[in-house]
Order: sequence, then C-alpha cells, then structure tokens
Amino acid sequence: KILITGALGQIGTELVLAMRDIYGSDNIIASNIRMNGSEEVINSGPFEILDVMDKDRLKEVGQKYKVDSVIHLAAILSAVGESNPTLAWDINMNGLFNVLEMAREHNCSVFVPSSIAVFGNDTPKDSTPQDTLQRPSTMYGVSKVAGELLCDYYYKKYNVDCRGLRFPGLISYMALPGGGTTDYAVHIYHEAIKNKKYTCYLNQGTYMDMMYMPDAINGIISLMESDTNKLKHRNAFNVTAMSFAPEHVFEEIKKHIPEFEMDYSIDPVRQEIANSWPNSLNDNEAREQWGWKPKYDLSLMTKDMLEKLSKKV
Ligand code: VAH
Repeated sequence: KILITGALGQIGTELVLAMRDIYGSDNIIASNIRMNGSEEVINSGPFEILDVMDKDRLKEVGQKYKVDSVIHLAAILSAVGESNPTLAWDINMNGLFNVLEMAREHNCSVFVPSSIAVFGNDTPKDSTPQDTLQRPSTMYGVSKVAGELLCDYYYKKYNVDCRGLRFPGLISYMALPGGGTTDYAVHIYHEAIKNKKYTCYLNQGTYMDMMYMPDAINGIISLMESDTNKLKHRNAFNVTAMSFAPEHVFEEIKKHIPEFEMDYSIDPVRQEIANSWPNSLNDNEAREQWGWKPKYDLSLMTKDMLEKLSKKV
C-alpha cells in the first residue's frame, strides 16, 4: 500500500491517478491537508485528510492501511517559501522528519522530491553535475538540501529505503502549481487559451530546466521500482527533459495560436530566485544508474498541453 501526501497538489493529482491505474485504486492512499482539489482523486480510491505535521495522525493512517511505501509531496514551494520562510522550514523539515520516523518504525520505503532549487549562485549553471556545490539562497532550497541529507542519513543509519529526484519546473494540464518560481510555464498555456495574452513575471533569457508531468510521474515510478543495488546515489538524482526561457515557450505556443501575445512585468523576488538556479542540469547519472529517459520536448509538450487544456477550459 502506497501513501501519497500532498495528493491534491500539482504532482500528487497526476501521480495518484497514474498509480491507481498501474497498481489498483485500493493500493494507493491519497492524503491531503484539506479537501481542496480534484474530485477524481478524492473519489477514485482511499482518501484521508492528513496534516504531515501531525505525527500521530500520520502513524494512524500508516497502521490503518498497513502502508509500506510513502511518496511525500506535501511541501511549501520556493516563492511562497520566501514570503513565509518559517512556515517553509517547519513544514518542509518537520513534515519530512515525521514521514521518515513513520517509515523507520513501519519499515516503509520513501520517495521525496528534491529540486533544482538545491543549487545556488556558486554552482556551475550549465550542465550542472550530479555531485557539486549546493549553497542555495532560498529557504525552499535550504530545506531541500537539508531534506536530501536527512533522507540519506535515514538510509545509512536506519536502512530506510529513501529515494529522490531533483525536479525542474513541472508542467501539468491537470493541476496548477502551488506557488513556485517556474509557475509561469504553466500559467502561460492557460492564458494563451483563455485570453490570447500573457504577462510574464520572468525576463527573456531566464533559462530553467523544465519537464512535462507525464515524464516526472514515469521518473518517480521507474526510480521506486529500480534495483536498489544499481543506485550509487539516492537523494537526489538530477533529472531534466528540456531547458528554455519564456520567449521559447511563447514562440512554441504561437505556432498553434498565431494571435497569442506576451509582455513582461518582472517580479524581482522570483527573478532573483530563478537567476540563482541552474540553466540546465546534467542528468547522466540517472540515465546510467536506472534508465531515466524523458519523452516530451517543448514541441510535444506544447501540443499536448494545448489539446488537453482546450478540452478542459
Ligand atoms: C518551484 N516548481 O518553482 C517548484 C520547483 C524547480 C522548481 O522546485 O519552487
């Protein structure tokens, strides 16, 4: 039985439905701090209201379903984290600690997403290597580096099978992102369809790694199913699918919606965060150790996003 925390978030919404298709609905327990999201996730299998800060409730849910794997997605993202650093530290670290303690006591495996946010201005920005300097300048990034170290600690000290992926910006048609810096890459598609115009809060030339959600979901499942003896790294693997700046996704959308227009109104907070992150990751270790291989590039993602969103809107 697999417990997914933050199941109504951007990753969780798509992950729950994909894993219920693969493993059977009753084996995927979706949980979220409140019932504010996809009816399909809530109604297609077991659902629990769960605040990961409540360790007794976490253990109660673990026992109720005899959980043997936890995918811990509940977290505060980069931009929201900068507006409330104390909350970001508290949830991202103490929530993770509670999950790791439950996993230690119940012998569960754990997946925790990390992020390109673990890298800062001192890190090589192009083809950022798997093993390199990690001195992030956001509270979110600090909590993700500490989270990677805590997960590796639980693996070495208690043999808790923890694995993680350093995700780039994730783009999904099913659920909106929850207050990150890469959110523009999702909003631009919605605005292109609804208003044929988008005002971007990041400047031209702001390169960041990005990935279409189906590739992220496949990455989580492939990593969790891979042979533990092949993993030289655990928390967490660099993975990416593409690197682009706002003008590139604008141009790609324009191929489908010729009248689409974009202008810029820079948000200094998110611009500074984006500037501190890599332009492009090197994900060779993930490719070599467990066969990571994304399917969607900017062109395929844009075609699929516009098709799926047009049906939804
Ligand atoms: C954020 N979408 O912007 C998240 C992610 C790499 C970006 O961590 O905070």
